[in-house]
Amino acid sequence: MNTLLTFFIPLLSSSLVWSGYLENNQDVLKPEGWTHVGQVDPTEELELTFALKQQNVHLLEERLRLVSDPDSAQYGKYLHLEEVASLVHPSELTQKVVHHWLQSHGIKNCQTVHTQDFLQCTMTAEVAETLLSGSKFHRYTRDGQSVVRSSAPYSVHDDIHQHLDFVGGLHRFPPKGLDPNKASSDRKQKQSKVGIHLGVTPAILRARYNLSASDVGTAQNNSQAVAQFLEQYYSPADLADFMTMFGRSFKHLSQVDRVVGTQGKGKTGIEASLDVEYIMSTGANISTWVFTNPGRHESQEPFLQWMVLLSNMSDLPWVHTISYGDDEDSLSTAYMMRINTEFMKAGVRGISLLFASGDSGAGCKHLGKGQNCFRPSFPASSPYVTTVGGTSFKNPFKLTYEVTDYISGGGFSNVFKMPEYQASAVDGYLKTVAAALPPRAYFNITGRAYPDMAALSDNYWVVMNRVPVPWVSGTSASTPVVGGMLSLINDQRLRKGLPVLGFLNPRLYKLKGQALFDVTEGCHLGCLDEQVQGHGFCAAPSWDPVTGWGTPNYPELLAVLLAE
Ligand SMILES: *[C@@H]1O[C@H](CO)[C@@H](O)[C@H](O)[C@H]1NC(C)=O
Ligand SMILES: *[C@@H]1O[C@H](CO)[C@@H](O)[C@H](O)[C@H]1NC(C)=O
Ligand SMILES: *[C@@H]1O[C@H](CO)[C@@H](O)[C@H](O)[C@H]1NC(C)=O
Ligand SMILES: *[C@@H]1O[C@H](CO)[C@@H](O)[C@H](O)[C@H]1NC(C)=O
Ligand SMILES: CC(=O)N[C@H]1CO[C@H](CO)[C@@H](O)[C@@H]1O
Repeated sequence: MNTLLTFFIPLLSSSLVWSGYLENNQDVLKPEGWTHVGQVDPTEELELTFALKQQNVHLLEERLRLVSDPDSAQYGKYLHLEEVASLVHPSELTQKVVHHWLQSHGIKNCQTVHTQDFLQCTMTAEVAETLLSGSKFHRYTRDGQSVVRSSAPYSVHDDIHQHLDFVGGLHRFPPKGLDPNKASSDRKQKQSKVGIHLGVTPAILRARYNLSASDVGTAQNNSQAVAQFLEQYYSPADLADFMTMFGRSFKHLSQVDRVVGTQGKGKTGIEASLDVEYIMSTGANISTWVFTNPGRHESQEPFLQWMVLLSNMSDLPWVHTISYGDDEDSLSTAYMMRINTEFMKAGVRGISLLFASGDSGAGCKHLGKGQNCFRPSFPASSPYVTTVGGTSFKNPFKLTYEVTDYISGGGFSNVFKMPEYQASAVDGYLKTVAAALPPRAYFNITGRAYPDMAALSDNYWVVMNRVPVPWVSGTSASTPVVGGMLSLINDQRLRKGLPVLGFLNPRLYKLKGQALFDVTEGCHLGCLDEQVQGHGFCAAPSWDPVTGWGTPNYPELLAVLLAE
């Protein structure tokens, strides 16, 4: 009943007021934790992002399928940014209509990107509110961070509607960061009963995943990146200390090669440090970039800013790891669909995007009295990224057997259909566990299922403010660990003159678990109700929606992924 309502109201009103909502199911409510400061002054400048309708999205999708399928003759034949641009750039009509519309409102200050499918424009709040009817811009704060967002949905004239996917900068508050420290506070208590745990360090990861001292980067033009969208920055001094303390057994770099964005505002963040310290520990001796909080203006969406930037940079690292995620149900379908197309644009260029699967297991959404369902997270649920879940050691004193980390995000998308490459793997899982599956009303069996693989996510050491800190946990730890290993494999492929791995999933699923340590024990979090009693899904032999195919056995993975 609920879904019907949200879909019908916008349709009705659009025929009444001859204008339409671009994002008719976008959550516009202020999320918990933000304080309303007040309406912004009409003369204040805003910076909004217009996502213009692209052409040939189906051709782009088909192209991505071919370049990432190892059995295709097109495998590894990646496109340059200019080629992506000539494929997807908006039609001349679209560009004309949108430019004319903006100009007729006196908006002249716009910047485009290489692919011409985004426009970023500055205008006053007053002009924005006329341009996008219904919008009302207010300022909100949380923990010293300040953003400007619209408290009400916006619509555009029918003539414009068909030329835009959405407008960025009105909704979507920055999500709360994964809080790796909080996630671990209750296990700390659990484990203090068991005894002392030494925690995960680069040496432990390298031992568990069988990286030898000579498994470091050697290729000239290889690079990797982490992207950060929280109000925090990594500290170069902490990174250097971390490498001095924990990097003795392998050749590594102790400095980031390039920072893109505004490093320095905000505070040193545990998550920012975690990502950089660990991608540089598995992807050792590989040039590393940090994309840091690139949302410069209060009215911008940091994650969207990063996506826009990718369409404007022809020279990018091959592997990106990202710990950003939001509930699918808080985002408009139009937004997620378009961001998904942006992931395809990266994939056809040979760029691997790795997202953390989230730290709330299957998640839980309350539908009504005693009625719940799981709550998938985006971009983890996109079929065009590689999603990484989390594990922990079964016995904290042995580096052998990994089991599910109960926080490991996973489940089934309500937005994206199950892609071909995973259909038989997921089908296998559903059959294996049939009787033990959560009730069908909790998840969407036809959706994209995630994660794709996993790595340790529990009990990491990081260096923060020059001090080593234990007990840091979360899939924002496992993701850079896997990212660094993919970079090492890219490194070897580049040295052999082979194309990089690009979008990994079609190839990963064809391995059917080969070269990975299968994780078969443990369940992740779900809803705290009588029906599922705190559980989401459970791990099982082969692929599962908790730890994917499992964790990497590096030498074997290298061997199978080094074949043409
Ligand atoms: C894209 O890059 C060009 C220069 O290469 C720059 O002029 C333009 O402002 C950039 N666009 C955005 C949206 O930043
Ligand atoms: C990799 O690690 C596993 C478990 O730690 C070990 O049994 C195996 O012999 C190692 N080597 C290879 C090449 O798999
Ligand atoms: C580290 O990488 C550089 C290339 O960036 C290479 O010249 C050097 O040999 C590598 N170091 C080791 C120990 O392999
Ligand atoms: C289930 O997922 C499909 C896409 O795979 C979607 O079309 C459908 O609306 C989803 N159902 C619900 C109840 O969200
Ligand atoms: C992504 C990356 O690291 N690209 C580099 C490849 O090499 C050229 C020339 O040395 C550099 O300009 C790029 O930055």
